[in-house]
Amino acid sequence: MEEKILQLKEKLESEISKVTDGMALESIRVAYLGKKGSVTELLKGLKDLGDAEKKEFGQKVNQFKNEIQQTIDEYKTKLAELEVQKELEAAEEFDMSMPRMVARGSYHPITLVQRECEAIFKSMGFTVEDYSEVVSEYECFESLNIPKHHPARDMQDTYYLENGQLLKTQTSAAQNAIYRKYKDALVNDGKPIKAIFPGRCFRNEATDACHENTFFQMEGVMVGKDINISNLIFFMKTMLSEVFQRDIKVRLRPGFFPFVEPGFELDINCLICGGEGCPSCKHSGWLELCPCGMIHPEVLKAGGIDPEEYTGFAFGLGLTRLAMMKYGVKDIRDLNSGNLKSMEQFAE
Ligand code: FA5
Repeated sequence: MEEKILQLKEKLESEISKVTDGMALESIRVAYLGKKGSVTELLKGLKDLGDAEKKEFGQKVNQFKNEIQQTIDEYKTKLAELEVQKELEAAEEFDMSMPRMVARGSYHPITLVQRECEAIFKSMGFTVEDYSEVVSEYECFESLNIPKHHPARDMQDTYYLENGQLLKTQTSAAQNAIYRKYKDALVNDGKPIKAIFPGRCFRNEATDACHENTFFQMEGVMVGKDINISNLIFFMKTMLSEVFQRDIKVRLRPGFFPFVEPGFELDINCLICGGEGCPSCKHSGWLELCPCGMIHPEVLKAGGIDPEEYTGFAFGLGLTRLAMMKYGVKDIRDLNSGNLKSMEQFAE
């Protein structure tokens, strides 16, 4: 029996020294310690021995069994270390500086239109401002002459946070902060306020081909001495002809917003259907694109500007709708779909 154990030990040592992977090691474990393995057979053979021998050899076989298990465990650890070593050596061959063929990303159509508008307004002396998406009720409504319980709030239901703040429904929410930021330069240096502020807006909307619950607007304001409706119309026309690089039919009609007086709706002839009517323009042939008007005296006052001395205009361009018209996107929801295939076609 002792001799048998010695033979098995030698055999095991020779077999294990040739093992290069975990599978081969597992086969060895089964061959020795499995139900029909060599050591299990040895244990079965004990029953033919006398009591004293049974005890002596039983201990030896069990000790051998433990040694085999220990050897296999140690070898397993060694194999895992070798595997890591191999991976590290392969990684050293990876040359980070080598040019690789990777798919190029592209800008979203809304980003493209936004950048274009920013460039146009910058060239006309406007600054581009950034503003938070989470704002207070004061910024979004009260500072804009929309007190609590005013019916105009019904049109702009949004998502409220537990701390009373809300996701802004309109870029107009930044107006008050912009007036406060630039009012001293206006009063002391006579520098008119000329700013645009693009941003994402959120509304609790029933979505359709031209309405989304998350969309982009670009607000613009100009405040100074003797600013009037002609200035407003000039900037709107210049912006649209630059964006579309062709004549676009527009119409101006009265519109009500508590923060402008007078207020207008600027619509453009639907470029998807050419004005014949389609789901993108709710079958009217026209698309509401850019409400605007002369800033209400109460709004200027809330921004720290004397409405007796200064006047101004404001507009709220629907950037997402502008992107739809410019790129011929029939359904506004496609723009938020995250579908790379359909977005890639606008890459520039
Ligand atoms: C406003 O949000 C006003 N703050 C605009 C304004 C600014 C008026 C300054 C006067 C002076 P309105 O809710 O109409 O107005 O939205 C303005 C534009 O945003 C719309 O003409 C449209 O182009 C776009 N818009 C509004 N709601 C959605 C929507 N759910 N999905 C996509 N675009 C929208």
